[in-house]
Amino acid sequence: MPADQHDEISKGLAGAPRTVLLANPRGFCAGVRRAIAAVEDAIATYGPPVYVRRAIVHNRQVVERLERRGAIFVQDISAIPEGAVTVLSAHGSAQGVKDEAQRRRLRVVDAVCPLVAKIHSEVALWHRLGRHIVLVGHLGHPEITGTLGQVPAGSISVVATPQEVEALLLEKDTAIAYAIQTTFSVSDAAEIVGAIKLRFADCQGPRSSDICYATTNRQAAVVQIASRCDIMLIVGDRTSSNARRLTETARGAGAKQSYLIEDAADLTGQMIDAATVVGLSAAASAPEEAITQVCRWLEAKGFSLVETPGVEEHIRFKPVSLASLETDVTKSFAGAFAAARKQIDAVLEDAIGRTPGRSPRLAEAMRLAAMGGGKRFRAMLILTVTQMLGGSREQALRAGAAIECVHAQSLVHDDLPCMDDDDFRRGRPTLHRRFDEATAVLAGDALLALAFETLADPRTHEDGAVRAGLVLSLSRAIGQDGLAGGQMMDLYPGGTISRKQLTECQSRKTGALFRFAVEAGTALAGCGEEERRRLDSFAQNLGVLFQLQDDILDETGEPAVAGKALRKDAARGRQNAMSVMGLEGAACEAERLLTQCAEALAPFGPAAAPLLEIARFAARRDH
Ligand code: GRG
Repeated sequence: MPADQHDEISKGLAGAPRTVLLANPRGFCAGVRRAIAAVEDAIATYGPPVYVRRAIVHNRQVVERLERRGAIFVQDISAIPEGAVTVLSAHGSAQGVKDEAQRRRLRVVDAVCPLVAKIHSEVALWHRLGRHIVLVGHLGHPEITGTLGQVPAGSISVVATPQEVEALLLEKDTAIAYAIQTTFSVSDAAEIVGAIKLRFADCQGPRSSDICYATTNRQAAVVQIASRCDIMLIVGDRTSSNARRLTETARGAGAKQSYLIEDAADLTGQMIDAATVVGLSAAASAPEEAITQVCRWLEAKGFSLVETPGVEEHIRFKPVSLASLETDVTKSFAGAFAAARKQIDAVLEDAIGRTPGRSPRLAEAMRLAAMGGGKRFRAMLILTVTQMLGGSREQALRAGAAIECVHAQSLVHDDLPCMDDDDFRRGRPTLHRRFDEATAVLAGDALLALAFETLADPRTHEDGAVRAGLVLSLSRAIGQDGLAGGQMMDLYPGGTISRKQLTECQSRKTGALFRFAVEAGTALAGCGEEERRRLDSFAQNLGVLFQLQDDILDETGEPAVAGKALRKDAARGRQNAMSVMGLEGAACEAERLLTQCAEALAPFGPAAAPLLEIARFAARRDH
């Protein structure tokens, strides 16, 4: 751009240099940061979806960003499935809301701003001391609704102007206490409190102002620059009380014009054409990206940015504790896995046996392949589904042992030099390394046969039709449409594979056994068609999710933790989720699949919590 043209643009109509005065402090406060982090932490720890009652803070962009990560925002507790992880908003919630959440057995964390929580306790104390409370605030704002809900109805009167104080139907000798909305205008509140004190002789108030430090500092910073500005821009959401107060404060303090904008998209040339000095501030709930966007837009119009001095904020709140989200399920999860491992090993020891006359070498190889290692994930699935549907644990343990035999066989064969050629598995030498290839192949064969023998044994289920059904399902799960077919797709992809082909391969190679596990649970315990369909959808998503996480771990995991060599696929030029969708794409897909698992389980309510925990484990596992 020619220098003279640039000079034209960078000056206002009057020809003076154009400046943006940046108010300090501006943007996010400690309470907003803490509330957003609570939702993010809950999603990271427990997986999506995490339900949030009402906007966590009043900002559309913040809400949409959290939605993309897996938060679901609802207006009412009744819209949240029983047992779901739920975050209550920073504005604070009425006691009735928390009671309802408890009735619905939601796993709740309260992201209420500690400064709002302080008002809740003050109000409860004033009420206990027999004082009527006059609450300075805007009726209908969620903070006021939450504060009203801390004490019985009728204990608080809400006022927003001195005239409303005058109009209160209370005797002048009533014992009064007042409280103020944290985001109220500092100057308006001073006037209203003056009117309260004038009208009621017996009046008590908070020891320190209820208006929060962030509101106070942001309003003061706007007052400091407003009279020098042709226009004042406040970045914030229209639903945000503190944003609206900043806009009014700017006008009241002498800014010729004052606009509330969400981001740069709300700006027009007309707004700033005549302006030489623009003031810029942002609400406590406005994200930094929106403020930066506005700065870039103004810079492009020839404005230069000037930071103005202001109060430095050092307030940090302790993060919201997620401890209340821990359920008995979470706590006992590791214990349940350990117990299952022990019991499955006992069934396998019995099934493999030590019968004289049989090859001790073969039995030893079978034991090494199938026992004393592995997470027992597939067996746990059978046990958990059977338990949820009220079936027998003894029978589920037998079906669990059968599936672990098949799984062990597939690992033994997968590790052979003709397939993946691995030396380590479950932290020890692979079977063909420990023995030889022939023994490994035969141990695999014998384990496969043992799986069917175990399923067909009357001890697995009293009804022969159920046993035959199990045998049929397992046959299908490991054949051309299952493990063997999936492994072929993996070994012989026939060119660059699409995302669809990848999913098809994953659901055969890995998912088919997961579907069998869940189906076995439903067959042993018995269940309705709709339940069976939902659980199958859960299993399909879980299987692909499990394999996806395996691919992610192959790229990012620790060999010592995984107990096997990693980063082999890339080294051998083998296609997997990494080559098809990249690490970030795979991580996003894993989150999506976890959400699908949760959705499939939602109608089962809290009874499905252990299954959901299993899915979360699949998505977060490091081995
Ligand atoms: C069963 C007839 C038949 C053929 C098998 C070799 C083969 C054909 C298929 C390979 C299937 C395979 C190894 C898929 C990978 C599945 C996977 C992610 C294994 C890791 O499972 P984990 O993490 O292992 O549950 P642990 O050691 O914990 O049991």
